[in-house]
Amino acid sequence: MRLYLINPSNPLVSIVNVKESRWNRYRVWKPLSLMVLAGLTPSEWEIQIIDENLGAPDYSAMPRPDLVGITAFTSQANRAYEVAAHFRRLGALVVMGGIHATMCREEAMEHVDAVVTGEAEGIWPEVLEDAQNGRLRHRYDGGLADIKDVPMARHDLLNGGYACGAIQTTRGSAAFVA
Ligand code: B12
Repeated sequence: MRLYLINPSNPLVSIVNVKESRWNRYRVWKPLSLMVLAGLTPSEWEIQIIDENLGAPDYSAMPRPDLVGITAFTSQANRAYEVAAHFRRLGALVVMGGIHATMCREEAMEHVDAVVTGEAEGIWPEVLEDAQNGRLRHRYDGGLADIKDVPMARHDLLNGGYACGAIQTTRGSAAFVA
């Protein structure tokens, strides 16, 4: 089973525009959410993390995945929907999560096969199993994760090109309004 985890290009921070603004070199952050998702993914999945902020690949030249997981801040949402549309046309299932999908769930649900709100730790293995067994639901909620359930982020799946590293030291929310 082939899984693409995609960080859509952010119009403000692409490293492709580094010649226009050298600060972009320091604005592109590792896609920690996708590295965590990869850490939660069983080994039977062949995972590729694609960070479009380092340059968007030619998806049509790549093998068709079985499942695509897309993350997005709000600034990335429009591109996320474009990417989702491309892979859905190919017949791949598309799941979207992250802050934008969590805050604008109904909107995101119009563009993808499944939306995951909240944090992925408690729900991602179930999403994968449902996708594998042809029973993916339109909506999942991961709620809040305990830091002890957060796996090691898969730094090994990234290519170089980042100026900064990324680590997690804590999780939580002082005020969470559902
Ligand atoms: C660390 C952080 C930063 C860092 C690193 C940013 C980065 N690009 O990685 C810094 C300080 C650089 C930063 C800057 C900015 N940030 Co900031 N940042 C955060 C913070 C505190 C944590 C994000 C994080 O890495 N969490 C750890 C990872 C593992 O968790 P996660 O990304 O949420 O992913 C989990 C779930 O969302 C879910 N998930 C995510 N994606 C997917 C995908 C799928 C398929 C599934 C199933 C699940 C899933 O599962 C993951 C694991 O549980 C959040 C607030 C918060 N508490 O969440 C704000 C936050 C993300 N930032 C925000 C903003 C606005 C910005 C800036 C635009 C601010 C500015 N005006 O400059 C910039 C953007 C810079 C950039 N180049 O991206 C907003 C985004 C709001 C929005 N609607 O888009 C947030 C939510 C803060 C807020 N409440 O306003 N930020």
